[in-house]
Amino acid sequence: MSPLLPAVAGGAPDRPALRFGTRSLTYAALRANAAGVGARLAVAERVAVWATPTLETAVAVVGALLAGAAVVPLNPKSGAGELEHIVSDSAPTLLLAAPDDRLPEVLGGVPRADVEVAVDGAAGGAAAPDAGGPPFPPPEPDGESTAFIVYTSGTTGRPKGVLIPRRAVAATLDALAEVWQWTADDVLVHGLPLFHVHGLILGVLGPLRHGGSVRHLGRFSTAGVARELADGATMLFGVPTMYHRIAEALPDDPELAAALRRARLLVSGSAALPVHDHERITAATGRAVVERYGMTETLMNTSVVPGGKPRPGTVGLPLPGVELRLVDDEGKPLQGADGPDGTAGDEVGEIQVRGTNLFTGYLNRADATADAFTEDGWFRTGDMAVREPDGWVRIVGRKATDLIKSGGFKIGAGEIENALLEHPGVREAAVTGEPDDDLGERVVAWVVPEDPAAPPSGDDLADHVSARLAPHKRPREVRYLDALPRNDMGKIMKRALPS
Ligand code: MCA
Ligand code: AMP
Repeated sequence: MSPLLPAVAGGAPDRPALRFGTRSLTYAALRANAAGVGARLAVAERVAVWATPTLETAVAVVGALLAGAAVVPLNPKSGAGELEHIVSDSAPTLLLAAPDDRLPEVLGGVPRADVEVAVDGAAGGAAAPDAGGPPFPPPEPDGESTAFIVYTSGTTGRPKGVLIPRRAVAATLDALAEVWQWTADDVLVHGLPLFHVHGLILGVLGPLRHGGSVRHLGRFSTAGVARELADGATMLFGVPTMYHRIAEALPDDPELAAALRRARLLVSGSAALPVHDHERITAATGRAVVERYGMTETLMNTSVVPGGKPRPGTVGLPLPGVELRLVDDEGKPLQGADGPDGTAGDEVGEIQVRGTNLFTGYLNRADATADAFTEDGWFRTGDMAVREPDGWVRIVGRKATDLIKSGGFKIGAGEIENALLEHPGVREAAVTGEPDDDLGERVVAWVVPEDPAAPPSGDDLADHVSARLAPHKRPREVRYLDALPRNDMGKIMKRALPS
């Protein structure tokens, strides 16, 4: 395979590559710092990265990838149980973190290496390469070798490690470059977390693969977006919650409107962008938001083609190199729905995809991997869609009611139910997702208290869940019941919960 990050391995040295707040690196400085990290690692080694939204994280990831290692990004807000599961499942040999990061005790068994970034262009301190060491970077590894192991929630059980090969990263970024005309002249701004595909692979590696630059906001704010777009950034990536907050702010913020008007591309993904938010942004700025649809397992599948007539509610056409079809309940392809000009009318089917963008399997979960694919290699996404007469895909729902998308994060109802059941005041618990203007869906907990006279408060239960799982999984609302509706087999009937 050709190099994953050609511009870093040897591109224009003085061009800006990364900026986090006021700290930035040119390509030459990024390469030197990344070499400092990479020189410590062996090809195919597995390294965890404490993925804060910082320059250190970006340098750690780039250094590891150049060295041919596989990266396991860790959400710094994960609970101890989640981290324990990830490190015991993925068995990293090293944990890369910034020197002043305080790591939880549960990670104590993984050797730590500090990533010291020298922003003036000198190589990193603690991890500086040996002058007499082997040439860096080593030859590009095989495209099938793992670049990332990203953990993702399912309907049941512990989160699964998605093995993302190098060729999938290259394929998805090149497909997006083609459809979005994404070039070295683009400057991307975003405030996405760096432990998921969206913020890390699209939002950091995307600009670096194409020789452009990224400015990370540290944390998302409409003011940060306005500032960077007014100051030369050309593209914005965000989840629908961020665009909702932009739509809310626009009426009182002419500077934000002017900045968005200047942008070359506004891209939304990770969940459906509500038509109302899309329309409000277009009305205030004259700009259409480009939606793209992807998944941790598949990276990017479809995108709206920029520049055409906006079609809110759709996620566009399959990307170059991606085959997409809709299938019925028996797995039979819907008539005429498997090509770019497929016409399925109003018939709803599950989206299945095939292509070089796909993952290779779930780590240590051959059973789940086998279930995820058909015999002829199509991946079952679990997303339900229709295709418009010209082949555009419109997502209408999800097969599993036990998967919640909140703020663009995927959350399994089961993991929250298990956490709630560990609370001494909870006898029974069920978790559902409900529509939410800001978050898309919010986590709602249905609880049968041990003592109906003194039920645990909503805040108490939110804190309890936040202490065990990442805070975005906490219930935003708790409803109390005397009993949960169950069928004859004793299974909770979530659809029968009072709304
Ligand atoms: C509040 N907080 C608490 C509690 N209550 N902490 C502990 N216990 C509590 N009880 C804290 C939170 O930790 C957080 O801290 C702050 O209060 C606000 O939290 P919250 O309301 O949850 O978040 P928010 O600020 O409203 O975040 C909205 C957001 C976020 C910024 C849009 O949801 C987000 O970053 N979403 C991005 C998701 C994403 O990247 N998904 C990609 C995966 P603090 O203020 O310190 O943070 S999907 C993907 O990759 C696929 C491939 C795709 O298609 O893209
Ligand atoms: P994750 O597993 O966290 O990567 O989330 C992937 C899921 O997010 C997909 O299976 C979809 O359900 C959802 N998703 C991502 N992008 C979009 C989009 N543009 N519109 C609707 N749903 C989306």
